[in-house]
Amino acid sequence: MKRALALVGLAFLSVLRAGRPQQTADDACSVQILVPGLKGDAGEKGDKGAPGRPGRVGPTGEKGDVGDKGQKGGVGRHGKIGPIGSKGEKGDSGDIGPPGPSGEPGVPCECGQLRQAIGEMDNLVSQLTAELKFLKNAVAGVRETEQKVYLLVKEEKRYVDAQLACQGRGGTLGMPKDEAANGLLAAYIAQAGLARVFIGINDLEREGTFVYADRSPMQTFNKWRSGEPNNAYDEEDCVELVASGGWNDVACHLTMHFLCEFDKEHV
Ligand SMILES: [Ca+2]
Ligand SMILES: [Ca+2]
Repeated sequence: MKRALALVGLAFLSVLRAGRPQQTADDACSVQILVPGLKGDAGEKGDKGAPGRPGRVGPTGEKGDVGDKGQKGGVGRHGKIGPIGSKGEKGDSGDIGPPGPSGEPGVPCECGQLRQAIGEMDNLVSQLTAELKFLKNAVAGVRETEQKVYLLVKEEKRYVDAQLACQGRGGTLGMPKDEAANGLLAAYIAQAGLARVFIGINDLEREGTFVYADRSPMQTFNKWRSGEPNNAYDEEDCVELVASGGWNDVACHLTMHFLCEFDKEHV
């Protein structure tokens, strides 16, 4: 179509040039090609174009009338916990409250072990007390020979217990086996103001056969008082030394002070 219009335009220009030969080339360039061609036939309807771009934002509208007040909103969430405040002053003491209810009955005490422990401690105290008493006696003074040390124990005991007490300290009841030793012991008890003490002689195993506490037999030496040993009441199997130096057989169950004897080698 456009090509047809262009051909028609060129043909018309040629006609103008033939009719006016005296015109110059400059005249020809000044001619404006503004004459439209013949209107062609109506074209077919085109396809629908793409949507156009959004238009510009319009100006702010005028303020409208005030609307009705809205409904009250719900309760908001709890706010954050605030900082700890400063310590307040100490308040006055309150009144004394009423007494509380009585408590439940207590559990019975299982005191068996406790009582046993206390009993053992009592025994220990008794032993220590006896030991202290013995040491006090020892400090008070002993007697000694070249081989022996004698200790007068001012505790009243039966013969057997007296012998055990001496053995417990490494000795035996005193066994005077000669005149010198017997005289020493007699003076010892006399100076102590005692009348008699147990010594280590007895006929417990065989009536009438006296032996020393260490089971050694009697030697020729003895200091029986006149008429002794008489085994009075058929019960005198132990021996006492009296302050004058004599011996007498007495009942073993009597209690009196006693003399212990220790070998110097073992002291
Ligand atoms: Ca006897
Ligand atoms: Ca007698």
